[in-house]
Amino acid sequence: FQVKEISTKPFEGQKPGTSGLRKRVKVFQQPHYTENFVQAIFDSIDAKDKTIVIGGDGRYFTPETVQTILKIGSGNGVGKFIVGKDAILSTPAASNIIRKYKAYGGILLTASHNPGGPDNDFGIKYNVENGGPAPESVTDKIFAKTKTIETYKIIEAPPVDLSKIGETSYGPSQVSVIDSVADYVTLLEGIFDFSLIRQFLESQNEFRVLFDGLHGVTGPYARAIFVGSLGLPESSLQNCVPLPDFGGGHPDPNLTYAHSLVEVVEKENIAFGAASDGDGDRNMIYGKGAFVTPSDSVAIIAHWADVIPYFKDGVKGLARSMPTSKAIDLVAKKKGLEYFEVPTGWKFFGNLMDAGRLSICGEESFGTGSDHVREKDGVWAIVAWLNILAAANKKSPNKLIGINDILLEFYEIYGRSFFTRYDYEEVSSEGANNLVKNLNEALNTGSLNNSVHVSSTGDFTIASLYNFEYTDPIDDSVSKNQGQVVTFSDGSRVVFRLSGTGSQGATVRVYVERYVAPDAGKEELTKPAAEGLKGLIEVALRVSKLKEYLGREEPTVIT
Ligand code: VG1
Ligand code: CO
Repeated sequence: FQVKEISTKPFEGQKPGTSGLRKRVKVFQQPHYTENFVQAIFDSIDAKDKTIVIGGDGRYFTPETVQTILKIGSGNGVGKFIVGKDAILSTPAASNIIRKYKAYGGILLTASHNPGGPDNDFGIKYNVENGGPAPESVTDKIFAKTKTIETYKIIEAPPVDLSKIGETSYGPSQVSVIDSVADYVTLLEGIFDFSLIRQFLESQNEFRVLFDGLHGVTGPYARAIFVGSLGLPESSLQNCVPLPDFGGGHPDPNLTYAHSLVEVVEKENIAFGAASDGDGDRNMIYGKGAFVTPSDSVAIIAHWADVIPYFKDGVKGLARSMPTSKAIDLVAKKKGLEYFEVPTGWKFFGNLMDAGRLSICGEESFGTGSDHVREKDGVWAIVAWLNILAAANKKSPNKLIGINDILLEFYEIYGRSFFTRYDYEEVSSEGANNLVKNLNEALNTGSLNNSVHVSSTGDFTIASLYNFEYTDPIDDSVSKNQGQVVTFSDGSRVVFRLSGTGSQGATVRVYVERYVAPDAGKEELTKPAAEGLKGLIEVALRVSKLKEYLGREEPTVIT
């Protein structure tokens, strides 16, 4: 087979962000753009004669891109490709395939929760041998290669039919098209107590379950697990047909974008609702009148870990991303476990897991997971909650325990970390940079330290400001400038961070957290987060002069 070298010129801005390269589809469709980035990946790794997994969330422009990767990968000497049928693999399922079949790495075609379709987003992400997103050392190399690229290598071969499971030879390489779902179902069946969950669901007619796939990739996974393994009726699923444009929606499981779930849960009094994002790594747990913040969710899963068979030999350690609330830290302290605070992005958890020091972790951005794979895992988190509820109900045969009972019990033991995030999407980069600059000035001069700020719910005193920096305890790599943190004398905290996943302009995220001790009483502990955080939000917006810098009165999304 002849390998052809095609001449090309570098494109600007092919820098992988928090989770791969994400741009408008139209950008990826420019001649040579996708080819350049794929070649830059192969230039940064040594995939000769090795196995590479390819999968994704099935969004628009996926079929074309898979063929591009096959051509270039083969041109670069890849031995074997494992591809999900129809190029479909959810992000956690792809992580599992890389690990299970001992592949060298994987290329995931997804822009996660960003809308899809010809006028929306596409993305390419490289995952390494442990199944997790490439660390910065690798993504930096890829970016450097994109800036000097002169040629890419391809083989010429007819497109591979990805709709048929089986092995074929392809130029000098092999292509194996696999079932997208089966290995993942086997994985989860080995983790959770499916028979306990099944018994609980069968015995309780009042406890209805609804899963909303938001037309992302998780539909077929959810059907196999909720209907297939757990015996729920087909009516427990909605929007479970994956669509290349997610039905025109925004496949992000939060109260704003997953309104299709929220509406039905409220109207039909559904005890347990859940949704996942475009690529299946995020989750939202939402029952009638009961919303679980992701920060609480991961802490509660850690608190209840011993009812999940996978953790029967104990939990190694816990972790969260920096802006995530400190609820999980409290669980770690109480259980005497090691715990970590890492920068935003799942790639930072991988080293700790590989070193056997981390079992359960999460991010406030609806990401929850464990060391069963090296990605966050939406369906895993949802089944974890069902496992916990089934176990809690077994202990309490006379009263149906629901989501709110689990939350209250947790708050009464640990206290509650009220948490919210305000997103200001697609603001001007200049405004965002000035906001950061202003905070850095206050940080450097100490001008805000010990200042008292009046709010409608009382005074807040700023204790300190710092710029979060992380040194990886395993490989000592340093990640700087991961967000500015304002701490208050009562332990409250506000974090400002620029998003690394947007495809247009800048997005500013403001994370607000206030802790209330268990003895505050039920009324205080169960307040809506917006009330518990009202005064602190006022102070956060005022001291940062956010409205002035961004020219926005209100955030685009509140989670
Ligand atoms: C966001 C979230 C972050 C998450 C990342 C990828 O990043 O804040 O917690 O890991 O998305 O999630 P950023 O840089 O925009 O804040 V996903 O579901 O897009 O793979
Ligand atoms: Co995602």
